[in-house]
Amino acid sequence: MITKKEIKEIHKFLSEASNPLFLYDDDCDGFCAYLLLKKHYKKGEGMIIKSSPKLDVNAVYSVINAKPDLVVILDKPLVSQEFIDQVRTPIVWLDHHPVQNMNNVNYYNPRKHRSNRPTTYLAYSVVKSNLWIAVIGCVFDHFVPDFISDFMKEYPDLLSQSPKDIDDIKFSGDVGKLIRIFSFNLKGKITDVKDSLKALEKIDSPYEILNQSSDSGKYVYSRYEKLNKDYIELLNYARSQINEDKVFVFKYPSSNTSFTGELSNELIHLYHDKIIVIARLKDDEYRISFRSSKINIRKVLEKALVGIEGYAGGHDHACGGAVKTHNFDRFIENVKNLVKKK
Ligand SMILES: [Mn+2]
Repeated sequence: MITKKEIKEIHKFLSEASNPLFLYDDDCDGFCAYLLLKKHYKKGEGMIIKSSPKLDVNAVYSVINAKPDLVVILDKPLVSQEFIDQVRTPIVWLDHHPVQNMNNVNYYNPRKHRSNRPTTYLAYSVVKSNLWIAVIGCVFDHFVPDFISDFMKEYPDLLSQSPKDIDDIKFSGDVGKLIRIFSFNLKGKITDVKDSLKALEKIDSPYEILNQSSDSGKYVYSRYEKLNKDYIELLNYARSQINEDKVFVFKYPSSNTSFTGELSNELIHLYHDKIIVIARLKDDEYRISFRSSKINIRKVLEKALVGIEGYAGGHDHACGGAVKTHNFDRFIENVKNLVKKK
């Protein structure tokens, strides 16, 4: 984890700033980290950054336009040196991806101390408020925080006592549902996403959403319901295609909202013994999510990509990547052959 001294430094930056600008990754971890800081310090503006994984000079203009006296970057794995140099404002960068070495930035990463707790966890360590948002961000990023027991005491109806494992939290009960509500509200047309973000910032309790007891809660819930209908349809269709093969490949067109991450997580949860490959067509390539429970899929992909136009990377059991359409079938054959040998 980051040290007490580092936590104090981050707090000092945020207390002294009068107009911080928060640039956060467009997933649930980045967003929850932002919400925690914004709700606690009650100042500044947020800007969702969709360019993944790198924050680069394209964002400089809108940053300077917002006239911040502090820029806070959340959960972005990479930031270009040009961006840092051109912004000309003190920068605080909180992240938990592989450690970067850039100049003129106040960089906080738990990996420097051999831990990779989510960015939401770091933000919560600084503010210690809005526990429910901290739990959503951490569990989304596949991490069960030590404060889950406090959460169970405060919200006994939202989480069954002593969950077996992370999947138990993610795929059953209201915490899993809240994670999906947050995630789906960050998807879709940017104008809709902006309305969702505004609404989520106004919400003070998970019950406002779950019971739809405020206008903001109602709005957020209704956007979730709309997208969840599409998601469930896609999930059911994918499940109808499951066969005997060890490697399950599911392709879908770019006209649909991207559910690649959610779909691959839920399918590996349902079909433990398979390798799950979810591919969404985008221009002339497939954007792909890979999941496995036993086999080290990262190593398999390294070999399967030899001679293929594409890339992949990530963790031992969860990877992301892209492969050109004309190479896709050959690439899948490679994966199947490599897995057969295991
Ligand atoms: Mn993260």
